[in-house]
Amino acid sequence: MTLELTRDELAALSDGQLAAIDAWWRACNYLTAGQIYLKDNALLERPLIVEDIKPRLLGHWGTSPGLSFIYAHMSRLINLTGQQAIYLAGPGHGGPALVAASWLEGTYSEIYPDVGFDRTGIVRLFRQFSTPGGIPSHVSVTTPGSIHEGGELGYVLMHAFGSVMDNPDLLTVAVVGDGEAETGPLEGSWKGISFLNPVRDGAVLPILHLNGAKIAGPTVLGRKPPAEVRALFEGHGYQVIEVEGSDLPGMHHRFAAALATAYQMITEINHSAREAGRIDVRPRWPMIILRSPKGWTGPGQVDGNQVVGTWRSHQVPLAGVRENQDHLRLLEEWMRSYRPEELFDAEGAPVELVRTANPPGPLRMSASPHANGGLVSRPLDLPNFRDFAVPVDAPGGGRTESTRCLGTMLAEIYRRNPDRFRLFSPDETNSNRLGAVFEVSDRAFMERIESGDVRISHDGRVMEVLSEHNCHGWLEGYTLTGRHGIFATYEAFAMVSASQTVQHSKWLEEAARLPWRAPIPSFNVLLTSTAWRNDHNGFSHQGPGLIQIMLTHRGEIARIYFPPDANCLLSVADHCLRSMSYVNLIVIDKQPQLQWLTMEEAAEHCARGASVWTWAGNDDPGHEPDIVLACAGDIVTMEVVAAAEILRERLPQLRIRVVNVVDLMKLIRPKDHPHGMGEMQFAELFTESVDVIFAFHGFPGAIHQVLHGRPDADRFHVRGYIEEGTTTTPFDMTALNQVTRYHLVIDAITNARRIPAGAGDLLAWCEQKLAEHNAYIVEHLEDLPDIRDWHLPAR
Ligand SMILES: Cc1ncc(C[n+]2csc(CCOP(=O)(O)OP(=O)(O)O)c2C)c(N)n1
Repeated sequence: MTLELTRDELAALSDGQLAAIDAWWRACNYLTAGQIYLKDNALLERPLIVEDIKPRLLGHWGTSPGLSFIYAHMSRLINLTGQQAIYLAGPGHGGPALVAASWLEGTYSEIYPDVGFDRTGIVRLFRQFSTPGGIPSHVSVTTPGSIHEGGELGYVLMHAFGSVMDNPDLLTVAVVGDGEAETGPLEGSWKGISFLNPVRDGAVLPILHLNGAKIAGPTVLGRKPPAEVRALFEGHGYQVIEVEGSDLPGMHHRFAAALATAYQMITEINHSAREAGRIDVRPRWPMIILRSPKGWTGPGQVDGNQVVGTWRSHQVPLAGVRENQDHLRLLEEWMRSYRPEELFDAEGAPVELVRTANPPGPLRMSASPHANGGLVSRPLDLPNFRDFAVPVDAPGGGRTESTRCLGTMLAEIYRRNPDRFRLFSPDETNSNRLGAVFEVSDRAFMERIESGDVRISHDGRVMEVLSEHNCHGWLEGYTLTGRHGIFATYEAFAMVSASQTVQHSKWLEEAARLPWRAPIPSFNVLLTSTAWRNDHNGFSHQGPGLIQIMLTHRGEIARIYFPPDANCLLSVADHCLRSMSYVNLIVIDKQPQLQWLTMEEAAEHCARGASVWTWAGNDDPGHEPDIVLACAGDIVTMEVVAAAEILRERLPQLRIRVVNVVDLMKLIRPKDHPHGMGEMQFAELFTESVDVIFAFHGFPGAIHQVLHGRPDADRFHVRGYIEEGTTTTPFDMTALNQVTRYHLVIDAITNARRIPAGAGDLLAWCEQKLAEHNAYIVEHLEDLPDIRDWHLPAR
């Protein structure tokens, strides 16, 4: 960052600057109102008539003038300092303000040439807003300069913090709505500064937009005594700068001064930290509280009710303009109050005075490459995943903690990519066996560090905060601005931030349809400490729901992997870390588990996504088996292999085939998902008519969903997690959910094409084994030794 001007010079708004800022802001407000209301007569070249008004009035006015006021002042700061900045609008429902800003900056027309810098362009700008075939009402993917839609409120600060991690030249301005500030995620996200190191990270400037109202009532912070509000943010560690009022030009002068003060603090923090190459105490970063009226500059009173400064201005302050001549007149007065004839030339382009307020080229916040992260992204320098292979002499012979092997690979990725890779975890890096990363980097922490602390330092880059929301949001901000990472979490608690996964998936889905949005690094989620091995934590820690949620997303972006062992995990992780613009779920437990495939076999298996494990079955190649045993997920894979082993031993005449699925999307028809396997490959694995017993990691319904439309899909009998669990033994988790080897053997026998002699005895034996298990664990408090220590006998 540069600070060639002093704070006082930055603060002093010259007459020329004031005129430009004010004209730009008026133009932005005019275009905002125009987007909400007009479909014609965009420059008010004649009196407004009902036919000029859109049939459906959609959009949010209330937050918009505040958003554009801040934007205008940020542009001036950029013009004076050359600072690279992006703008995140927490109240993203102020979409028309940000669309208008990017149009005024020229970026909109550069990206969408049909919305040009002229009268026709303005009409299109107005007509397209919140209308069919047009653009959404929020600061969404289509909005140039946006990395934050702000549709689901609560995530703006975490996106902002993620955007500046390992991005030292960037200043991210994050406008926080005072209603948004009531959400749990937002409240937790002020803590971002406890993890931001100015030596290598950029800066976030939070601006709390305290306009006092939400959709239909007051905000908590709006009604608190200002001293309490101030104390709250000082308690979070910020230096609070307050600006209040609605007087003009007074507010321009005061806000320019506030921004100058904040900027000076930021540059001083950065300068001293970077000069010294280290920092010993967490800086007190600035934040601004802006108290300005909701719906500022909009209609004051409507039908005898106060609108400006109240919740009534939240959406469309004059709702009856098509039916009510008085409303139509008020709308015209309101829009003419911005004096459009001074702001747009005869062709409809913004006049020179307005345009001088814009920063040049990529310094325009709407044109910042940081907000189109794929443009600045560099691929990861990845090691050869084969170098981390677990030796496997024979399938199912020995146990390894698979995620520990991944940890070793992640450590090497940290080593090779000190400026563009981070692991994000809610306090679980060690618990999830990924602790090898600490050989390369400590945990990031900017608060006081004590002598007994382990692997924690100001310059650490492993991100641990006990907030799935923050982990998720930081990684989103990090990848949206071009860097790479992985979010590792307990499977059940991925549901805490599931809504963020949904929102980010939506973002990626829409981005995939916009050629100007460069692909960004994928959002990788490692789901571990899974439902099947939370025997020590119990029912609250069991929940494979995120899998179900990802299945609802478009094939362009949704990927779900179930590596059954360490070598498969390494191969899958390598693939995911190379990929762009997907949401990749990788599901595998962290406890010691049997290993099945050599690295070469694993790489081939993962490349196929699903294959027959010939060594586990006994069917003849080229002939249909009597039954297929299929599996997706590590623990259920073990149960399937064990079931197949029982059948081979005790019912050798029964021809069984074992199929393992790593890439769940392979099961979907190719017309429904790009990974879907063709009919021939599907039949090669599952035949066209033989019954399949499918043991699945997640809810059984997921498999029925992905198999929709496959030949004779009714023949798939799925067992999976059925919401049973408690604090019990590992094997009992599978027993409670009826997916043990014994259940699978029973299913195989009852559904096989042929029922060989001896099947009845085997059924009885299975029932007896289950009863034995039930009795044994209650008596001995652990699993039967032959279950606990089971491995596949060498052949
Ligand atoms: C998580 C979430 N809950 C509810 C809503 C519905 N909603 C949209 S705007 C809004 C009020 C926002 O108030 P504030 O953050 O103060 O923004 P502003 O006043 O600037 O419009 C609400 C509740 C939402 N978008 N997201």
